[in-house]
This record gives sequence, structure tokens and C-alpha cells, in this order.
Amino acid sequence: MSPAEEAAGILALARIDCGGSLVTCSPIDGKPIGRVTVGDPDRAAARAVAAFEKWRTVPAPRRGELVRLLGEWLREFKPLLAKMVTLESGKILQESLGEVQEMIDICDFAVGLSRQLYGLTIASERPNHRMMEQWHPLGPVVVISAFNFPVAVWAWNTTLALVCGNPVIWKPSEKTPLSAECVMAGVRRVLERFGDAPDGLIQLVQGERDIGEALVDDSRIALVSATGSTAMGRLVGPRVAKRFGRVLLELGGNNATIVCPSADLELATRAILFSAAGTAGQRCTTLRRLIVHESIADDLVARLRALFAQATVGDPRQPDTLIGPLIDEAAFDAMKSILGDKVERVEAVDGGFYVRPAILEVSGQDSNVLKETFAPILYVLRYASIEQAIALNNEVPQGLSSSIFTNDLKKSELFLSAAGSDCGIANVNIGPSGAEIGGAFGGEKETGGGRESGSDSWRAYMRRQTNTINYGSDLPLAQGIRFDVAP
Ligand code: UN1
Repeated sequence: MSPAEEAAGILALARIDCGGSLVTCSPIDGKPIGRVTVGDPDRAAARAVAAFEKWRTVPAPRRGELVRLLGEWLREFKPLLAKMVTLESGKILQESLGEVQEMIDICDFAVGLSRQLYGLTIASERPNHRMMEQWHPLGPVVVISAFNFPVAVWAWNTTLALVCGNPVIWKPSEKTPLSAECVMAGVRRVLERFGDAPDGLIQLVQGERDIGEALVDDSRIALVSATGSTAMGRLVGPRVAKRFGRVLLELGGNNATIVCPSADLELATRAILFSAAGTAGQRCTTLRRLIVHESIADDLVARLRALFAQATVGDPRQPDTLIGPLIDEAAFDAMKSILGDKVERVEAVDGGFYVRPAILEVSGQDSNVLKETFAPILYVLRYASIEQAIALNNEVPQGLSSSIFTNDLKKSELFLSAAGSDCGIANVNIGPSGAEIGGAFGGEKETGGGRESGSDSWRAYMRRQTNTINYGSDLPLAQGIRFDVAP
């Protein structure tokens, strides 16, 4: 079946009737698979404001119930939604199933969280006073998501935002609007089952850049959570800051793995294949730089070249495919601009841009190595000392993810220490990609500094209020200040 036929089948099954001026193509064969209607950001913001008035007063555990229902629906719809993600993003079905699982996992997390939005009690310095902090809902949240994780990133943000008491407006990538339509079909059903959620609580606004910009500039939006390139974040950050809004940025990565002489090379090789070539090199956590000790570099590179040559590149719907197509011609051109004639195009499905993952040995980190090219290119650098390897890891402007392969405790602890990796994520004996939802996800420097998903990332979706309560009959001032009118 063609991607267009398959997409039509899924839309029919989910009873989604979309049409409009925005055409979307499948990277599998480059042909159109559907159309959606461009949304109205102004109207969406107004509806979100009205929804916020009501939703913020619903008890958080009840808000969690909505997310629980969403998780139930996702479990049921997982195979179909994953199929749509594959058709639209080109990632292999295994990875799409993983992406939907990530949504289910964050639903479970958020349901638990809905009973754990804890604040502190703080010792007051004044007699008969009590101090505490409360976490209150923040306001309408806009989620701008990218093509490579067309549904999971929405779920990371939306489930937390909902239990925290906020309405959500979703502006998905214009490259993956149908996956968003499928999710919204589920959301509508879930809202019906839930019963009394306010109108406009969860909205989808399709469109291109101008639609995103309108939402970014709208002072009714309390938080803009944006995932995408550093270039995009450079625009979004200052624009939201100008109106004193809040941002959560999850931008480019340029992730490295250090392989030490003591490493289990078999383990490292498998991890490197998944992290560097998986998702056709189009994850923000993709491994782009391999920093190998000079004593084992020849051996490791030879193993990797053999493995990269064997990996099946092709139609992501086929079970034996490991590497699907690049998202579009622009991605192919970006890869070609680095590799020139050495780029190996694979003739898999007519109209799609399929490439074999590339390994490029380099002697230092030039401007190409320092930037994030969203394609499967693995640069290999050699090092002599662990300090030098860590310096190379940290030399790039981005700071998302990193990892080390070693069986030497001192090396791994140094890598995780304050003098080690400067990234938001640092792993040992696994690759830099494929994080679980339980941890905070995000990175430093040009990655934008935001944290999404697990741990205490929920705080970004709430406003903190410090309360001091006097239950005595005197009025002692803080810092012992005296401020009385003479008797
Ligand atoms: C992204 O590429 O934007 O850690 C997100 C990972 C995935 C998420 C990637 N869980 O690779």
C-alpha cells in the first residue's frame, strides 16, 4: 500500500475528516498524504484564557483523571498512531511504537504527579508565624513541536501542563500535522468521557511559521515550550522575554560519546549504531561525535564501518529496516553539503531521500563538526587523555546529551563530575539518545536550558507563591526591624 492509502485508512478509522490548504507529504515516497486547515491563533488564545479560569480551580487529582483517560486511549490506539508517525516522520515502526510508549509513560507519570505537586514549609524567623510555598497553575501553555518526535514531545508538555492546571495550545511541525490530528481525535474522545472539562482546554492550531510566531508574541500565553533548532530558539527566546513570558527551550544537540580503552567494545558498538544511525540521525539526542582513545580507535572504527554497511536502509514500514528516509530533500542537501560525493544515497522507495549513515574521521572540530546537521553523520575524533576527551565533548556550543563507555570507575566519575560533561544528560555505558521519561530532559548552552518530562520539570508549568501567615497578636518584622510610632 502507498503511504497515501495507508494514511487515508488511518484517518477514516479514527473518523478524522481534515482538509485544507496545508499539504503534508510522506518522506517515504515524497508524495502528499493529506491536508489540514490552518488554525486561528488569536481565537485559540482567547479560548485558552477562558478555559484557564475554570481548569485552575479543578482539584489536581481530578485533572490527573483526564490524563489517566488519555493514557488509556493511547494504549488502545498505539499501533495506529505509531503507523501514522512512521508515515509522516519516516521513523521505523519500532521507534514510532517507542514514541507512543513514551506518551503512555508520561501519562502515568503525570497521573501520579497530580497528587504530588508539593511545596515546602519553611521555618519562619518570627514568633507565631508560619511560612510555606504553594504551586499554582500558570496559565495557557503553547507547545511548539518538531517533526522528529511529532507526538511524544507534545505529551511530555501537555500531560504535565494539564495536571498543573493549564490549558494547552499545540502548534505541531507543518511536516507532521496528521499525527497531531490523530492525537486530537483521541483527545476529543477522552474529553467526552471525562465529562466536564472546559471548552478550549486542549487545542490544536495547525500552520506554518507565522502561526507559531503569533502565539509566541501573544501576551495571553504564559509559557511557550518550543522544541526545534537553535536558530528557532534564538527567535523565540527574546520575543517571549520581551513580553516577560516564560519559555522552555529544547533546542539543538551535538552529542558525543567517549570510548575509553577499558570499554566493552561490543556493547559500545551496538549503542553507537542505535544512537548515531537510528531515526536516520534525526533525533536531538543523536550521537554526532565519537571521541575514541587512540589505542582502540582503529578497531572500533572498523567494527562500526562493518555494522553501518550492514544496517538495512529502506521503507520504515518494513520490519527489517533500521534506517528510514530523511525527512525531505533539504535534509539530504544538508548532508551532501558536508559529505559531497561521499554521500551514499540508497534507492529504496522512489521519491524518498534514503541514505547510508556515514562515518567521517576528523582531526579536530571545525565549523562543520561544531554545528548540528540533522542527518546520520558520525564524526570520529581520537584522544590521548581523558581530560582531552572531556574538553572535546564540551567544546561545542550545544549541551544536550553525552555519554562515556568505560569500565574504569575513576573515568566515569570524572565524566559525571562538575569538571566533566557540561551537558544536561550524561550517561555511562549507554548512548546519548533514547532517554526515559522519568528524568528531566534538556540541555545547557545553545540547547536552551529548558527541562521537560520527568523529575521536577513540572515546576516550569506552575507559579510559585510564598506565603507568610501570622497567627499571633504581635507584629514582629523580619530582620528585627523596628518600625513603631512613639507612644
Ligand atoms: C528529540 O529528539 O527531540 O532521548 C527528543 C531521546 C528521546 C527523545 C528525543 N526519548 O532520544
